[in-house]
Amino acid sequence: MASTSSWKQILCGLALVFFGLFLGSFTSPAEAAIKNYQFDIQVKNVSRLCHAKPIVTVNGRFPGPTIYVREGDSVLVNVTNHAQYNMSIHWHGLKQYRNGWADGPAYVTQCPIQTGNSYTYAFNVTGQRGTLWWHAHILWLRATVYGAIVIMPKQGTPFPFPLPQPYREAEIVLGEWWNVDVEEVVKQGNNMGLPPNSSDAHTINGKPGPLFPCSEKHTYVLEVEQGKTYLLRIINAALNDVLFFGIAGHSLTVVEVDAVYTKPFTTQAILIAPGQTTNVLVQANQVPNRYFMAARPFMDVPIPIDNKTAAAILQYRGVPNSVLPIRPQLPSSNDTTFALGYENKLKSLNTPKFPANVPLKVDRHLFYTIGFGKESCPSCLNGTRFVASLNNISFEMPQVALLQAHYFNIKGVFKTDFPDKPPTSFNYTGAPLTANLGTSSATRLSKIAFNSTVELVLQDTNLLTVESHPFHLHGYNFFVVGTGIGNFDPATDPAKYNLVDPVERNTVAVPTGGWTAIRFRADNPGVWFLHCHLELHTGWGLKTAFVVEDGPGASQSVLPPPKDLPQC
Ligand SMILES: *[C@@H]1O[C@H](CO)[C@@H](O)[C@H](O)[C@H]1NC(C)=O
Ligand SMILES: *[C@@H]1O[C@H](CO)[C@@H](O)[C@H](O)[C@H]1NC(C)=O
Ligand SMILES: *[C@@H]1O[C@H](CO)[C@@H](O)[C@H](O)[C@H]1NC(C)=O
Ligand SMILES: *[C@@H]1O[C@H](CO)[C@@H](O)[C@H](O)[C@H]1NC(C)=O
Ligand SMILES: *[C@@H]1O[C@H](CO)[C@@H](O)[C@H](O)[C@H]1NC(C)=O
Ligand SMILES: *[C@@H]1O[C@H](CO)[C@@H](O)[C@H](O)[C@H]1NC(C)=O
Ligand SMILES: *[C@@H]1O[C@H](CO)[C@@H](O)[C@H](O)[C@H]1NC(C)=O
Ligand SMILES: *[C@@H]1O[C@H](CO)[C@@H](O)[C@H](O)[C@H]1NC(C)=O
Ligand SMILES: *[C@@H]1O[C@H](CO)[C@@H](O)[C@H](O)[C@H]1NC(C)=O
Ligand SMILES: *[C@@H]1O[C@H](CO)[C@@H](O)[C@H](O)[C@H]1NC(C)=O
Ligand SMILES: *[C@@H]1O[C@H](CO)[C@@H](O)[C@H](O)[C@H]1NC(C)=O
Ligand SMILES: [Cu+2]
Repeated sequence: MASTSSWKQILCGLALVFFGLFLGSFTSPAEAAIKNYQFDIQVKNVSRLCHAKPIVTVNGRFPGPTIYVREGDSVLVNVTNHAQYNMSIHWHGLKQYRNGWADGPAYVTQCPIQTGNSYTYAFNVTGQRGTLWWHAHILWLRATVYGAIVIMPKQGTPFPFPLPQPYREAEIVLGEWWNVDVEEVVKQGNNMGLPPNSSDAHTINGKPGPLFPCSEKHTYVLEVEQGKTYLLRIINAALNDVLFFGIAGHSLTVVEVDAVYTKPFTTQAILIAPGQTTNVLVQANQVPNRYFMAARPFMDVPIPIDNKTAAAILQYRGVPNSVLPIRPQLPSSNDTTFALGYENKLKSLNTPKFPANVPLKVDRHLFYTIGFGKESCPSCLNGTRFVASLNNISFEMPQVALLQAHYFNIKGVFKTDFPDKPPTSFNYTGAPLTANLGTSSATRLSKIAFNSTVELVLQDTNLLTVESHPFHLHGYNFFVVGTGIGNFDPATDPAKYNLVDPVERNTVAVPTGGWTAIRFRADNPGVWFLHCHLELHTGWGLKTAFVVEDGPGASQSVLPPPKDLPQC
């Protein structure tokens, strides 16, 4: 249920201005082409929540421009950095076959683009279609530097959807807004050794909506015609919050996640973790009116977060703006049952045309525990600061990019001795465990043989607290073959895996106090980041990377780096 108190604010101060009406055009770009984009990173004053503040943008836009391509296209994005911060951009979910140079995470696949410099990301969009997104992958700059990637299927290939082909489509990008400089917020948190202040608002297409002060004019409105079907491409670009999203009076038919088609199912709300995308069909089959679309967090442990609701409006054509919108009923913030039930409904479409090629035999078994801890920090408020770790190792960022170190065989940058299992086994999700002072901090990666099949079990622990963690793997999609609450049992749980039509994606939420098993075939050589997509936890060290070796074939090795690759 939406909290009545926050909805009351709407009823008091409702004066919505039709602002930013946007319907994605449904015209088709030409067959396999080269798409050129210029991204100018520039600081611009953007007004939200009562005052304007300078934010880092792409081309002065917030959210940034949509990359609109067709499967098979080549893409060139020339990123020119006019801002005072170092920059790098990640094309989240694009597989970048042999081409980590265009992947983007700073100090993982490239050195940052320094102020005044340019770098052209060059990549091909092969074997993928659907919704992905791009975002800054350095510091917390992705708070304002993000946008959608829409990959249309090949010319003449219809969507495999159960309803009529959508009449129109629109991107719905969910975000988080700080009313102060987010880098200052992070600095303050780090200096104190505490979590930085949580955000001041959630946003839909960059707009908080009418539940926030001074924000009536910052409301996204989507106009629809009765009787038509719409495709919404929903992206969670928030830094730290898993979100519910729903539309009053309308059900959502989920048809795709992370640019992979799913078996369609209908739901009143979707659950979407930072990094994930979800395509839904919406039928404008209700009484013409104004209906709220809303997003607000799911959090099932008592950790204080920004729990405020962002709202936008689905407006039937001809209905005047003076009509009060109808409010949606989202699951309550702590509705674990809804969350687990929703995740269980996600299955690959798995048709002959779109098969689920799940690895059935596993060459390499990995088991990683997710833990929080504290380490000594004499200058911090409490004499300690938070750290987060995988297998009790908190990842230390290097000074030069890992992919360069790998490709040019530069010694001393990283080790490939990341352990396949935790140093000690314990009752991971049992009674709360006090944080150990002693988690080690190092740049340790895991080496993976080319084209081997990998199973990774991510196990949450109760070190300080249990919590849900959305894990993102770069360079690959993976299949989510199993998940459960409590401790993973290698003797009994694998028998319950879904090896037929598990959901295929690039980011998966490990449930609070539970585990998730993923499988993938390591057929993309390079250095690929694996990390929690909550920026807070990534910053605390909840990350590592796989070094996937070159294969023996001529076209099975990392491509040479582009000439303009930034140097450190
Ligand atoms: C933003 O606005 C402030 C205060 O109005 C002004 O001092 C500053 O120069 C502006 N910055 C930019 C990048 O426009
Ligand atoms: C990228 O853009 C910058 C700034 O406009 C320009 O100077 C540079 O030549 C461009 N690079 C390429 C490869 O086009
Ligand atoms: C993209 O495809 C073109 C044409 O097949 C090829 O020449 C080029 O090397 C590819 N680039 C990358 C980065 O894979
Ligand atoms: C964080 O919140 C505290 C308490 O509201 C406030 O005093 C502080 O200025 C905030 N920090 C930043 C960087 O805005
Ligand atoms: C949101 O968080 C605030 C502060 O932690 C709390 O007082 C409030 O009850 C929460 N609201 C909801 C709807 O959970
Ligand atoms: C969820 O939160 C509500 C208050 O917002 C509380 O009454 C309820 O007990 C909580 N449910 C669970 C399962 O924690
Ligand atoms: C840190 O110290 C503050 C104030 O001394 C206290 O309120 C807080 O609970 C402490 N936090 C942690 C995580 O220890
Ligand atoms: C783990 O801890 C939980 C909660 O304390 C307990 O119920 C469970 O039996 C323990 N499991 C093992 C294997 O000790
Ligand atoms: C983590 O490693 C430290 C030593 O570096 C050790 O004291 C601690 O017990 C380990 N914790 C876990 C959960 O393995
Ligand atoms: C990887 O191995 C599979 C199964 O043996 C094989 O079908 C496939 O061609 C291999 N891929 C590459 C790129 O070598
Ligand atoms: C920008 O990146 C370069 C190269 O890694 C580094 O030397 C420099 O310190 C960075 N600048 C800032 C402001 O972080
Ligand atoms: Cu991530």
